[in-house]
Amino acid sequence: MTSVSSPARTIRIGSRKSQLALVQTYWVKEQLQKSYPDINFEVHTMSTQGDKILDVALAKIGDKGLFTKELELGMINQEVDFAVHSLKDLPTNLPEGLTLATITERENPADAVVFHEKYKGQTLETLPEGAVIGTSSLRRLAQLRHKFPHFNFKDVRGNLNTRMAKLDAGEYDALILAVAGLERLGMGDRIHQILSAEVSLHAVGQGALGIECRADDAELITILKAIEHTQTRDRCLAERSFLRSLEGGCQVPIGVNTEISGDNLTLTGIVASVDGQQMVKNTVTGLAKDAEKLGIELATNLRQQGATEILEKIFTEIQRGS
Ligand code: DPM
Repeated sequence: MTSVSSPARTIRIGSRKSQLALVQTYWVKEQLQKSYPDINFEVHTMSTQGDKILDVALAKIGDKGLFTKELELGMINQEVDFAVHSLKDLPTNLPEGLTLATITERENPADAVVFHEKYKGQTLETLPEGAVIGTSSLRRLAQLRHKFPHFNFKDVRGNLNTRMAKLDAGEYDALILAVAGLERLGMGDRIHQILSAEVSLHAVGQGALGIECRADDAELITILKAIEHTQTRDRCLAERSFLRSLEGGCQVPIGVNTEISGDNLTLTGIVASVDGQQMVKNTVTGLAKDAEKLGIELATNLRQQGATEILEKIFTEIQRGS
């Protein structure tokens, strides 16, 4: 147990109001409370409406981070002290003055398939031609189209409960969702198939939580380190460095896989076209302590294999709104 020298302070945690965000925030609060029984941790839920942004220079916030902006503003404005994010939703470049202080132990980072009742007991391999698969992730779409071109892929929006209701109502034959999100919301029993790395490489940071706070709050950073998981941190820093080097945002067909063996870290990545036709893949191995260097190395290798052209085409298509 670590102790803090100064009199116990109250630490304010900013959280979105979504069910998943609250589950994650209260989990972190509980873990911290175990290490620091004398500190008072308070959860402050924040509106996710973009209207607050009008008060602060946009340049401070950056153009990405749909799920993180309000919380980041709250920290910059000293309304809250830290925020818990699904790491995969946290942009790889943070606003000035904020830092990724801690990464907690990762849950299974894989993607899962939830089938409609009538396909219970099946797998994607046995599903009939034309089956309707729901996903709004370009990464999942590209990789699954590559393996299963005979399916009918359809966009799906809304929170987990909304999506499940649409599946149960027969709008979809199967949904692709993160194992971690389903499990955190107590819906792990609805998982029928877990996709292997050969079928779907997961998103950067998937399954891990990232804690962001003000970079100058040294006392808080020390406190947060109590719940850091070193292996997860090394893996996720390699993944994030890879994504940053490719200048990819949250919505790009980029997938990764990482493994730690002794002192070594192996990082695999793919960049795919949205139709799943083009796909470049590469793997690098090196010391886990050089995680960020490995991410850059992998990005460089993939650029040599044509990743830049694939990504540029996608950005042009997104800008055109197709
Ligand atoms: C990001 C993606 C999705 C979320 C894109 C991707 C999935 C979007 C969709 C960056 N954020 O994965 O390629 O399928 O419509 C999200 C989920 C979780 C965090 C849900 C999910 C829970 C898992 C976790 C949405 N953000 O991926 O099914 O904390 O890693």
